Amino acid sequence: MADPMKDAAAVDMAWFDTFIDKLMTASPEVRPPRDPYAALINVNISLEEVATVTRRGVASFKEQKPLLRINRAHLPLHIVGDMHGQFRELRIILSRCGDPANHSYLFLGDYVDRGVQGVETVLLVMALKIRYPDRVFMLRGNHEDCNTATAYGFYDECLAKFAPNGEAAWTHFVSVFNWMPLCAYVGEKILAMHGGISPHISSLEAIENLPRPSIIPPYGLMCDLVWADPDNKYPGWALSARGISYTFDDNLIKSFCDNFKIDLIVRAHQINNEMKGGYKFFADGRLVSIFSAPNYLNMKNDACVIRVNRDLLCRFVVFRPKMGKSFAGNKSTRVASAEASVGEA
Ligand SMILES: [Mn+2]
Repeated sequence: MADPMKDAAAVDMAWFDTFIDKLMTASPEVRPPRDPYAALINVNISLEEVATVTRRGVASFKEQKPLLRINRAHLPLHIVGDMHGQFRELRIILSRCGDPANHSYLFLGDYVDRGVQGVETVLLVMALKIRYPDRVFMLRGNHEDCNTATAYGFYDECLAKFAPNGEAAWTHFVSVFNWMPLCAYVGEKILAMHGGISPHISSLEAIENLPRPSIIPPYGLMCDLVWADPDNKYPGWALSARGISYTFDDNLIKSFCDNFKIDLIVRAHQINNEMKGGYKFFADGRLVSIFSAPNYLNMKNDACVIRVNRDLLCRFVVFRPKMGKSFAGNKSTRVASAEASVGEA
């Protein structure tokens, strides 16, 4: 006899398969002049689709704690940093690193803002997370927040793409942002988050017990996890020039890793011209910053993804920007990729 619950779940997953396929196969379109929010890849997303994915997203995040414990059975794992609405580049990363149906991913947040396809980017990652809950893990960045995303483009993108229902779409997104996990503990050796460590991490349970749903508060543990940066300009904890949270130096990174018996901290949140290959190490290799959006804001920067193998060895998959229209929409030539074996986790 048919199990109605099982049938409903199968129909549900079929819906997500169709939605993922639609996002992965949509064709590039020529961007009309003077429309900064026109999609670079033509995906028409309805308010109903936003409602379905975000509602299921909330339910899916509610099943997880704010600290994700990702065990070794999930290795190998690809760790992806900031995407900032660069939907084409997200599709390239997924094509290059492997189908999430049988390859694991951990995303470190900042899906939206700055780039023009935050809607498509965050919906694709979230749909994959819902469809493959044991393979795709998703953390919150500082841009997955109502205060930040109103200032840096995502709110305006919602208004433009879903007019006259932009506010409704925006509200759906904010409701799911407030439930996203903030930190991942991988193989009991790697700690990953969007921003950095915090003077308020007394134990991993402190992260596990963070209250949700919540906006990102202006102070405290949740704030630091998505906003803090490593920096040796000032000793110890120093107020960040961002105007929120702290910077922390190499000594703090080393003592944190020793106290928590962590080999490596992986975080995102920054790109600058010191980050050749899209990454930079701190504290003698105890912390690495990664950034996964190549040519971010036309900076011509490299980007990378970390591949953690079954022995917790880390490699970088590097994506280099290529300019010009000859590569538009062509997955194989849009980015050059290279691998460099660097350090151990
Ligand atoms: Mn960030």
